[in-house]
Amino acid sequence: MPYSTEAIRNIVLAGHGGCGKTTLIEALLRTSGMSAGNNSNNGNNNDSGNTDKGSNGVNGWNGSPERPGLISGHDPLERKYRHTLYAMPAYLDYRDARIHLLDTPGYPDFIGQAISVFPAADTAAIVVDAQRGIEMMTTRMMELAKARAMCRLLVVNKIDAPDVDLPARVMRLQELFGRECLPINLPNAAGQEVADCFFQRDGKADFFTVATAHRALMDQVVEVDAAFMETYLDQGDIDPEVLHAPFEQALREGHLIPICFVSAQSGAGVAQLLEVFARLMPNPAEGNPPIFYRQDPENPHARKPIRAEPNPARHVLAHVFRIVVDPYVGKIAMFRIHQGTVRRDGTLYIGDHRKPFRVSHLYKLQGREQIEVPQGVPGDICAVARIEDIYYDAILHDAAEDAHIHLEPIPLPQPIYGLSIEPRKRGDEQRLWDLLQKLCAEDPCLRVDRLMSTGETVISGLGELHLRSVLDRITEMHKTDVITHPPKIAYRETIAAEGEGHYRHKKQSGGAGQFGEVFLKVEPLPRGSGFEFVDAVKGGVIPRQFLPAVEKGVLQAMESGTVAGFPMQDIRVIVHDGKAHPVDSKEIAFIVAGRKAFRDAVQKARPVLLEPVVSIEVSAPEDSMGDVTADLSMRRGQISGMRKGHGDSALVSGLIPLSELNGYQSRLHSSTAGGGSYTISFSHYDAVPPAMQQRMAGQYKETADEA
Ligand SMILES: Nc1nc2c(ncn2[C@@H]2O[C@H](COP(=O)(O)OP(=O)(O)OP(=O)(O)O)[C@@H](O)[C@H]2O)c(=O)[nH]1
Ligand SMILES: [Mg+2]
Repeated sequence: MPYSTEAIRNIVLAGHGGCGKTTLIEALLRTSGMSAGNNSNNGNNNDSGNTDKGSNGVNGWNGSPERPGLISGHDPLERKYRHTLYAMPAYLDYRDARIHLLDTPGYPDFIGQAISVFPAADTAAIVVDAQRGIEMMTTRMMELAKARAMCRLLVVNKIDAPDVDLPARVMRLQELFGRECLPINLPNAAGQEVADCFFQRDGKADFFTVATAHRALMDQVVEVDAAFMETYLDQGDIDPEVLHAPFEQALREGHLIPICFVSAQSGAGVAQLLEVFARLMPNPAEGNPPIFYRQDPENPHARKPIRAEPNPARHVLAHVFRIVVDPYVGKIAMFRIHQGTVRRDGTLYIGDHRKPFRVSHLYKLQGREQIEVPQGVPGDICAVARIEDIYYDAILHDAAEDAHIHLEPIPLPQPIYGLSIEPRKRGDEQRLWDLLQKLCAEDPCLRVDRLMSTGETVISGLGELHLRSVLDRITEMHKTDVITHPPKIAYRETIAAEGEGHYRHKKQSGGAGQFGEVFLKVEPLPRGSGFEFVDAVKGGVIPRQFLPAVEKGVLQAMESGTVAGFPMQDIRVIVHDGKAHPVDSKEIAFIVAGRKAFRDAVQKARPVLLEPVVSIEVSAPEDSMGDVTADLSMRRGQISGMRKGHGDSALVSGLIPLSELNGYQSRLHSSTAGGGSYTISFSHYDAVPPAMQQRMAGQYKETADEA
């Protein structure tokens, strides 16, 4: 029996590094009867659920976190870092449900991998470490899931650990994320088991009581529906079995965020978590559907929102959420089907590519293992291999008229931490460049640029560990030796005022001439909005076919700004006048005119230098906090909060320019006698202080003059 959309649950597990996501997924797989070597038939749509699902439950738990599992322990770099580095899919069958789980990295440097797979899921299960409490990534992931209107679930893991104050954790979750965070089960028998509080009206628990937790849940759920509310008030009770619709509505509206308790290590609560996934979490036809839009190919500013319908009979719309470049298998693209049915031997288009490709093999993925399947229905997560043109965020579809459909963009963090890189062996340049392109295809937060000014190749990522893992991949796994230079800060440039620019390009030395004239205006845009090009030319004074050339010229000029040669951003360019010549006007003339008119305008628009500012959280022994905060202030840091951490440690958080963190690690190490640590993540770009801008502009002028 093929399974239907209604049977599917798509759940992304996110949370701070080390909270136990990977261990938990391995535990869920084992408890459901999936384990290494036991899943070769299960991916088949025509043969779902043929294992002794559920029978290998808590009592059958024999997991060892040190042994390679289905999805973990295979990647030598993940073993070395003791962190998940890449998002990884897994699936299991439980009751009648096909549950897809997405494991994500929790270490802030790898947050891009976590965020980028969110569009594949309907539910975000945010895992909280019972010992460590709410950490930076707990909050970020909760906010992200909320912003994408996903159904949310809080999973408190490690309830077996000594000295954990679980009631205090619940209070804190409610304080931070709202009173709608309510326990849906509770630890019992000193944390060795977990008692359901939704379907059960009464029972024993280690703290609170099942009865009060049950009541609180019922109260919250019926609130979203007047009819259920009335029944509930009349009868003083309601059968939880009939509450599926209001429960789903409460999740979808953010009116309920269930809290589950679990120990991935002992297995307590793992089966109960599967029950919650299978019986209570939304299927792909429920929840809030992701927003797609259709772009007008003629006008980049015109787009119309559309909804994908999880109907197997309609056109295919699938979103590529992850690319893996495997040295042996080649490129693997994982996608989530949002509409229609993808079939083996069918054909699919990639975005606006005109030529379709044939789906000669369709796979489900269990970690790295590929299992061939005949088809995928709406909500399914599948993969294709060796299709070179596929890229992250592409829409796969089966109707040529669906070429300009996109998914609402995902706010990926900007790669700000740069390193210039070259091969140790001369002649390896192209090989290294190709390899870097492959690594970038896998990781949407890794960037590689060839700097025109210096000829350097620069890789940029989200932090030191992110880049270190990339270098390790290059040297250890792809056996290419490289040399790197100190990190470069990814400064940017923008403008602080409006400015008018003009250029007339005219060349008439023998042969055919060149002519193009452009008048344009530049305006600052809000930070982070990038670039906008507006055609306000009246009466065809610049013929339409030359406007792309003007835009190309502007984009070339934006690659290196006028202050210190850094890329420019957050600028709107309005081309409003110009002139063409019937014979001498050609593309190249308008490229030059666009480039120079833009430079002219920028000079008059108060160009400013921007620097990346990061959120920082420093953890240090309480008695060294004075030193830590004074040092942060010296480094132009702005402290926004301080709170108690573990034991005698304290946490201070705030914002700081990335350029000030040079050598911070060793400074923190010595001022806290080794007890301090910190994490950073990109926050925004901000103007550098005027004196600093002047100094950097001066240095840039000197090197430019020397050259
Ligand atoms: N005591 C206890 N330890 C656990 C439990 N679950 C996981 N751990 C341990 O916590 C550590 C981190 O677990 P992981 O599963 O790697 O954590 P993660 O969330 O995947 O971490 P990242 O991949 O870095 O995001 C490991 O040493 C686990 O053995 C649990 O329920 N109880
Ligand atoms: Mg992990």
